[in-house]
Amino acid sequence: MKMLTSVMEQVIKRNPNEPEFHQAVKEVLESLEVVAQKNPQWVKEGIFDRIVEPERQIIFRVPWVDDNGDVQVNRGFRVQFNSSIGPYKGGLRFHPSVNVGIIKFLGFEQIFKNSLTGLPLGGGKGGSDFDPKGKSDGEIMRFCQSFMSELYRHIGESTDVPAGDIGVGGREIGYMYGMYRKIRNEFTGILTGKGLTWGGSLVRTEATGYGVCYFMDEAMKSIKGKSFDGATVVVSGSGNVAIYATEKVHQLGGKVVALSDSSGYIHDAEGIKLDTVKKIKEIERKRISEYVKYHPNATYTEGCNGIWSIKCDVALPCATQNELNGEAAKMLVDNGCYGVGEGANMPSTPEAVEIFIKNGVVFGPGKAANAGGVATSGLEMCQNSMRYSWSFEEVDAKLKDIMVNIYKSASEAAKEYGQENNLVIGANVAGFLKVATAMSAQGV
Ligand code: NDP
Ligand code: 2IT
Repeated sequence: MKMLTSVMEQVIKRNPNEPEFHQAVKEVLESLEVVAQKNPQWVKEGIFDRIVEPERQIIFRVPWVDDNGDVQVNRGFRVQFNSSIGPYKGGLRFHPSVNVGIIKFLGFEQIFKNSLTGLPLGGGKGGSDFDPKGKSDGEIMRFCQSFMSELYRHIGESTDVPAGDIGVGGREIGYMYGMYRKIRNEFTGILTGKGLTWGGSLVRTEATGYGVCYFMDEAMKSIKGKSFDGATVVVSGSGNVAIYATEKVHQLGGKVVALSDSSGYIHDAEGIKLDTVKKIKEIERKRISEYVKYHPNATYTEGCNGIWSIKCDVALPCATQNELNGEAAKMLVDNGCYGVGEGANMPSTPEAVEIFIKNGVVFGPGKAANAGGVATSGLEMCQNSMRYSWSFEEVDAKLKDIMVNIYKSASEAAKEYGQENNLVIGANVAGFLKVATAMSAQGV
């Protein structure tokens, strides 16, 4: 008899209309059924019932004044999910689609991801339904200041340390950090992804994208004897994660031929010229369609889904949740794709994941493959505590080591539970064991 069915039923009942949260929990609980059978004491101690319920959820008003002098009101969130192995840690997402269910799915995933890094980091996530697109720097600043004027009372270097996610990069972290420093009159590492002259870590900007490639390189070598060298790669998105995944694929000898944003995708069969992409996205903050103005041999197609019809050896979805469905997965498999690494959080639908696993595709689930970002945030916290900073090479070497170790932990856990090379089950189990042991030791 299944031991975790009632846990899932309770999650659905308690959190109606939160499909992404249900999706994330369902996948984890399915992986953990074998763990529950093996460790009935954890069922008795309510570990499974407790781990799906956030320790704390904060929802707040974020009023700000736009450039016309009109008052705008957004909603802010911080879900502090689990602090049994360290302070809450996880990004802030600013996107109009943000609601409590999205933040809960992300916070829940973060628990296992952070555990997998091997660093002492709990799980949390936050953000707002604020849309940064088309806003002036002044509007972004006023929004960030208002957001922090409430968030500051809930965070701290040993309590909760937010970072970036969709719509939150170096600029937003700067404005939020400045506001925190004013209110609290202290200079502490309460956010990660800070600028290099004020407590930031080298490699944090590159970390998620680089980490996905380190993870997939190790996984593809171990499982299939393949690597990025000579591989044709499709990357979705064109934000922080996509850009630095592309950079690392190129350094490892592969060729990225496509990138996208929420409007459409570009295809450059000769290989994406990353300098152009960085200019368009990081400096000018424009749309990816601009790329074809610089490189007329490339094509731009409206709509996102078609990107998965481009023939490739490896696919790296690096945009957003559920961007790759069963149909897209089938196209990838039919075209001979042998590796999929999730740079984004939960970008593949459950149907897509099933197709990849059934067809023996090396599949790196987000909570393992994209853990390099938060791992390097953990290294930033470490440097802040020491009031010291490491060189680029030092941080990069640590990041690589962490990603290889995450692959090994997930792979070993999968094997131990009779699911060799199923990194979905491996990552869920390995991430869970550490947190469950800590929760059990610390009592109810
Ligand atoms: P950015 O804001 O830098 O970039 C996001 C990219 O994804 C943009 O190209 C954006 O296009 C696209 N995108 C966003 N929403 C949608 C959507 N609804 N449909 C289609 N495309 C969309 O964010 P990041 O690169 O930081 O984050 C990308 C993913 O990686 C997210 O899932 C995030 O949770 C995950 N992640 C990020 C980490 C980090 O360190 N930053 C760490 C681990 C995971 P457009 O400009 O049109 O909106
Ligand atoms: O999803 C993620 O892991 C992130 N957005 C990064 C979190 C962090 O604290 O660096």
